[in-house]
Amino acid sequence: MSQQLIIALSKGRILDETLPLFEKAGIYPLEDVRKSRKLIFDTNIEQVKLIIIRATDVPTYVELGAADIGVAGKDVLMEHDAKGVYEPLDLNIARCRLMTAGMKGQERPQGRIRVATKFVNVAKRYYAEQGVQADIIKLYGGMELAPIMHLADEIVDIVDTGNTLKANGLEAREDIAQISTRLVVSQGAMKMKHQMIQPLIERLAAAVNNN
Ligand code: PRT
Ligand code: MG
Repeated sequence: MSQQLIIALSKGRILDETLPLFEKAGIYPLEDVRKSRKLIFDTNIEQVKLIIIRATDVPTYVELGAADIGVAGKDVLMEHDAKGVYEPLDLNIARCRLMTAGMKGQERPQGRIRVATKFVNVAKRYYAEQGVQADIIKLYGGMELAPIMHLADEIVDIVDTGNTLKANGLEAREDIAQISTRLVVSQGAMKMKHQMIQPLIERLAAAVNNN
């Protein structure tokens, strides 16, 4: 029996840019993933299956070896801090920045501050590095509302055009990281399935360069 290769893709905005890249690299699902309620898809290559899951679950699948390869935003990877996972390729899609932000025209208060974010681990690390004492409040979305409602002094969130901050009377303060979508590979798979994975990485790298 030939080896299977399981590729975990992030659903949502990343998926729309990921599928064309994989198609250029020679892999495409046999049905329209957006019209289906399935979570696992056959591809044009018999041994290769795609699973399409929440972005935040991709590092978990790859870390535990339930998927061989994953596609996820650097923000998600930084937050999860997966062990035993290689990051061999920047897919250079869904680019954005991870930033701190607060109410426009206000400064960060002195002393201990409150920070609302879904990137709890990234925020903890960042403020500690800055020597700022921060109580981190975990939110699952709509972070921009937190400073308006005095739930927090600052937020840590993804910024692309800055329109969402602006529309809510906020402004970006500090850059934490440049974000793009990355290919990740479990160390086990890299060892055991090298003959399948290495050519795929090379074809994806070529697709990224022509993108
Ligand atoms: O829906 P779910 O809870 O699973 O996650 P999600 O909503 O974060 O997923 P999704 O589909 O939005 O994709 C998230 C991934 O896309 C992130 O992990 C990033 O790597 C990448 N990405 C790129 C972005 C953005 N650009 C982006 N602009 N993710 C989110 N945003 C949001 C941001 O949170 C903010 O609300 O867009 C808003 C800011 O955009 P601007 O243009 O107004 O600045
Ligand atoms: Mg979403």
